Amino acid sequence: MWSDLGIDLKAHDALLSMLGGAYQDIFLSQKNRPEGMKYFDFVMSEVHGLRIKELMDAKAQGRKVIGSYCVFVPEELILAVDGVSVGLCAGAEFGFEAAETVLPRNMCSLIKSAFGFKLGKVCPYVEACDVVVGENTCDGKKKAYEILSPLLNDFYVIDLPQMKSEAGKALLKQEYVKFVKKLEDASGKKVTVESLKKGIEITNAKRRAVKRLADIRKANPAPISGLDALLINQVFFYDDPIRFTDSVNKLCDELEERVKKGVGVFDKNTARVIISGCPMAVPNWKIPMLVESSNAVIVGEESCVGERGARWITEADGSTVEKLVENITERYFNIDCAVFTPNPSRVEYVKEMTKKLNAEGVIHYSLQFCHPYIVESMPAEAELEKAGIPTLRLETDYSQEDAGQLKTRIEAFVERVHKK
Ligand code: BJ8
Repeated sequence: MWSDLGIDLKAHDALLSMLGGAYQDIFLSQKNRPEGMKYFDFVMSEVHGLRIKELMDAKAQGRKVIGSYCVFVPEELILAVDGVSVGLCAGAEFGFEAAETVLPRNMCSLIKSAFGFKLGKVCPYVEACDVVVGENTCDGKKKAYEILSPLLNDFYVIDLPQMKSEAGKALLKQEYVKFVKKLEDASGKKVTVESLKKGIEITNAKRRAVKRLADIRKANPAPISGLDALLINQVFFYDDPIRFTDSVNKLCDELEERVKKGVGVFDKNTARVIISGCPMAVPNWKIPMLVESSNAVIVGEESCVGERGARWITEADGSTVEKLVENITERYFNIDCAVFTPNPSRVEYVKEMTKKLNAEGVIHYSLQFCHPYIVESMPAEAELEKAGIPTLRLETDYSQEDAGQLKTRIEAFVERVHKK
């Protein structure tokens, strides 16, 4: 299977062994984890094994694998042509040297990592894709896609608006209509009202499950660690959606029992913070690990790998494909990524989350060279502080070099917010 996909076995083995060690140290060493996390441990242990086999089996049955790098690519539409949707964002400092031969050094780690994985031939997901979808969000991604495109068999770009105007919404709808055509051409299957409603239903169920998980996290003591909750939000992008939904709901049943009994993963007197900012793709666990080893627990993520990616649902009412695509447009147009200007709803939601989840402070996380989030972090910090919400702005990359320095800043912040 690996040679069919053109994987560099030696590099792939090195990556997996690094990942396995980190997983053991960061996740499996946690105390008092919910039983339901066993499923996610299993998924992670098979993320480059059984799941890839499932993708290959799906392809053998004529289904198409569609990869993407952004939550603006609607999974509903992919499911409507019986496709399999996979997230391709990468969170490891791997192959950066190769990436820097085709990209400037001052690109964010998310982009460099995606290139490193592709150029290093270590990502079976990207190799399994029949179509890879990019999107015009930040300038870094937009321009990097021009370089990525010739490296892939079939690369498709969705244009995105930059402003939340009626014209912007019309552009997004038009792009989704074009994307339906692209998916139909690639799969040889027609999007029908029935198939699209089914796609909407599956995707909404998955979002409802992670929303249920997000709501449970308001309890004190926290019934699940921020690390585990992040992991679930990361698996969201790889796993079979129906199996994933079922597993999250089972875990939530267990967590609700924990809440009733007052059982938590951390002591009740642990500082509660939320993270807001750039998405954290697997295996980017650096900040949560540092936070949760500093007498604090992360109780929510305002991120695309978190609430921003899953918080709205798509209305399923409609008797034409066009009406359903309009509903999809309405849903996705809510996403308050920092690439939009202006983007006031994002900070408003951070305030709302802080209150809802009984958080004591916000850690704003930006990747180095990510202009949209770094620029937005400054007014966001000012506004949150003005509202009485202590905020720490962090800027980092995928390396471990700054871990000590970050930990010192995080510990000082935890002391500031949590005086008990
Ligand atoms: S909707 S957050 S998934 S674009 S970190 S590559 S922004 S320079 S990831 Fe994103 Fe879609 Fe927005 Fe969400 Fe650019 Fe920043 Fe890098 Fe980023």
